[in-house]
Amino acid sequence: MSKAGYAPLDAEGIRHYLHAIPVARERLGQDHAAWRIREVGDGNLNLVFIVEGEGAVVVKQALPYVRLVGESWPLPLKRSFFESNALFIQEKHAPGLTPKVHHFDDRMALIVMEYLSPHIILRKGLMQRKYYPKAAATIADFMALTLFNTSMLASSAEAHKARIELFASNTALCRITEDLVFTDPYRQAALNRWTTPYLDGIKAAFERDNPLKLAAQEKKWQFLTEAQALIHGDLHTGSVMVTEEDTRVIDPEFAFVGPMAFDVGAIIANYLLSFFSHRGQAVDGRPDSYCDWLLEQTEVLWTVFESRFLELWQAGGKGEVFAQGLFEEVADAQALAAHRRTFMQRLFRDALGFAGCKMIRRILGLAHVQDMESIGNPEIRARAETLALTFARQLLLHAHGFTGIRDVAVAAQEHAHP
Ligand code: SR1
Ligand code: MG
Repeated sequence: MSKAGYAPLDAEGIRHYLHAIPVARERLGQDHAAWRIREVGDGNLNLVFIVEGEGAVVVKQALPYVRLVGESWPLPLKRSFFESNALFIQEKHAPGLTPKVHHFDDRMALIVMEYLSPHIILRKGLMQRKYYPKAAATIADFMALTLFNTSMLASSAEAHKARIELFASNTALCRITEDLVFTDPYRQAALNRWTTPYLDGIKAAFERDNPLKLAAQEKKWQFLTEAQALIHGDLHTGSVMVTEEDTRVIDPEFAFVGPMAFDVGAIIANYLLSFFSHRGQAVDGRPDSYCDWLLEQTEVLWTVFESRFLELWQAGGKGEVFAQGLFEEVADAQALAAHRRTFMQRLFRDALGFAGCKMIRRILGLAHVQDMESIGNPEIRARAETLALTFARQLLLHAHGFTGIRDVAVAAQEHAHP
């Protein structure tokens, strides 16, 4: 799995490596013995170092296996190539919303990038009940800019097919999603885990729930076949870094050309998981302004995304499909405007379905979220998780019943307080 010349680095290896890289020395200063280096990776896959000297950088290096599981699960180093390419493309279309890439080394599967400070991971901030007034709107903006501009609404078929080709061999990371998001939670799989014994019943019921399994398989079909745009592929609240003022989307190693709604659904799912994690811990069900804010921000995710996406489209999609020359007359333009609304409604419903899958996998599958895991009392954790699971089922099975994102927020609130 590892390639010639590759070796995973420790702190001293990073010092030596960066000393030979002019762009790193420019930022950190010449006195490399004085650089302070710490490994901070707490994700599921990679090594991450913060290196501080006169300035600072982050170094992310892929390991040839899944860090969460160990060497028994090999994983291609090429994910680093996909991540760096996705970061370049995202920076082009959504400038300033991702970390800058200073250096990429394909052989070492290593990216040197901007150190974001004093940013923290959005998930951690939400767990601490912190308010980020700009985060949801900025993430929505990021999605609209990257998804619209890497689709054939904005580019030619040739450019799109080149994009598909560039990311087509990111199969191992797509395979993780195919199994862990769309399949394993609904069957017995060795790596599944859940809050036992409290969720044993619901886990067994989901395994027998044919309408639910069919709906999940419909989403898997879309994930596998809809080559709509370059998607981030893992857009949860752990893939966003924030301050009150600034929001950056990180970690696009799962990027490939797939369904736009997958990214939108992923981030909606993670705001809802945060909501249910807080709501499930409220013993007496008293109103909670932080939970209200989380639902408001869930609404912002969709409403800003929709309006920015439509704005970009109306401003003149210069792409392969819906070519402007086809809709010159007033009646044509009206028909096109009406169709855009239908297009966005479909995207909305697809996003809700993906959101349902993404919530379920974080509770019944291998990789969980800290929002829930940090709830020490298993009975209370199971209460929060049950609320999230049963709501997720509703999203996945009855996406058509939600006429808008307000509906979803109202239903989530009622679900938490019947
Ligand atoms: C085995 S990797 C588990 C999960 O971590 C990543 O963040 C993705 O969400 C993946 O599904
Ligand atoms: Mg990640």
